[in-house]
Amino acid sequence: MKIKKYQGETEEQVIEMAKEELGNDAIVLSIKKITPTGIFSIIKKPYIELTASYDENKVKIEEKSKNFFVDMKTKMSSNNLEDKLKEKENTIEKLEKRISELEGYLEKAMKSLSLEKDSNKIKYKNQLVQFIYEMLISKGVHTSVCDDILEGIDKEENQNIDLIVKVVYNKIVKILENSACKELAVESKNNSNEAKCVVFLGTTGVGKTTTIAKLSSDIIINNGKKVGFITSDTYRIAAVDQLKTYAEILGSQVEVVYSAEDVKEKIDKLKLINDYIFFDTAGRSHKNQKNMNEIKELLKEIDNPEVYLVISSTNNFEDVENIINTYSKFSEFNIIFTKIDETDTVGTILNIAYKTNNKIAYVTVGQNVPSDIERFSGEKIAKVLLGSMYK
Ligand SMILES: Nc1nc2c(ncn2[C@@H]2O[C@H](COP(=O)(O)OP(=O)(O)O)[C@@H](O)[C@H]2O)c(=O)[nH]1
Ligand SMILES: [Mg+2]
Repeated sequence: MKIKKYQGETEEQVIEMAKEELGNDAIVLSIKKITPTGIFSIIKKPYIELTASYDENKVKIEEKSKNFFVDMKTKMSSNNLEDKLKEKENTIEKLEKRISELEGYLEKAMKSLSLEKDSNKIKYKNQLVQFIYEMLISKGVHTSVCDDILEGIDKEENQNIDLIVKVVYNKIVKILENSACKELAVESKNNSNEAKCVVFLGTTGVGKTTTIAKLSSDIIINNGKKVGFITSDTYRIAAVDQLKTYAEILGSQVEVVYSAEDVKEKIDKLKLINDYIFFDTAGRSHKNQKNMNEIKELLKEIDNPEVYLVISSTNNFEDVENIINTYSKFSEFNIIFTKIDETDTVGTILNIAYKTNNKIAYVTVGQNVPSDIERFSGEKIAKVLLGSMYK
């Protein structure tokens, strides 16, 4: 404990002084009125003296905490805090400005990019021609084919919609009709009264067997002819049964060949009792050389065959072009495009008509046997290319 003295004019004053400095825990030991004596009595008036004892440690802590609060108070109330707040506000303002600047740059960049893209897309001055161009592209027509069709009609003053559409339509029909092939000959037998052998080739699952069923139904039911079937599709489970089911309904005979050596014998079995022999084959990848050789060997065994390459119109143009090029190496053929009902890009058919010499014989338009097959019509495809439904 320590002792401290306070002097003042009144009792209240000294008590207050002691309380303020030493806190409430200090103990007042005495309060006395002091009257100076001697020389001090001239210069000093009587005064009150308070003697107090206090705990040194407590007083220090109180002072420290007092100081702490004083510090806080000064900090809180001082300009310091306001300055800092202002500083922060300024920083946020600056950041916001910067962000909006960047947004502006970004917007400009996006605009110029999309302008660039749009100007790349815009090929024709005449808006209608440009519209037709974009429609043909969306239907899978190759740009070079589009260019040829739309060449010369891109005159800005030529705004007659009917006229432009008519010109484009006629151009498309002309290309397609040049590639249309005549229907399967109804008078089929050759001089020696033997059946015509019609072979169906193509990649897997394109609809060869279904197409054979559709075509043979038409020939048998509508033309009163007789059709016998041969299949070399011994690879796919149930492929033979699939053909046998159709043959049974149509009252036709089915023969199965397991290798090229069987072919002649099976044809001999059917050629004198039928008008046609429809030859179904296994779906083969055009990329597999061994498979292609097998087909080649098979074809060699057939006299004067009429060959159809069955292609799904759902394939893209590049694939179709590759398939045609591969099969062209060992046979002539007409094309049957299947699954028109499943594609939005009949442009592939126009591309093929434009770029190859092969003829297109039929299109198939659904799974129903025998109804969903039609003779190839350039007009119908042209209408689809110009935005209507296939009908
Ligand atoms: N949507 C649609 N499906 C077809 C068409 N032609 C065939 N298919 C279907 O394609 C699938 C394969 O046919 P399939 O004749 O067995 O093909 P293959 O392996 O070439 O003999 C079957 O489900 C058929 O019903 C068509 O024109 N349109
Ligand atoms: Mg099949």
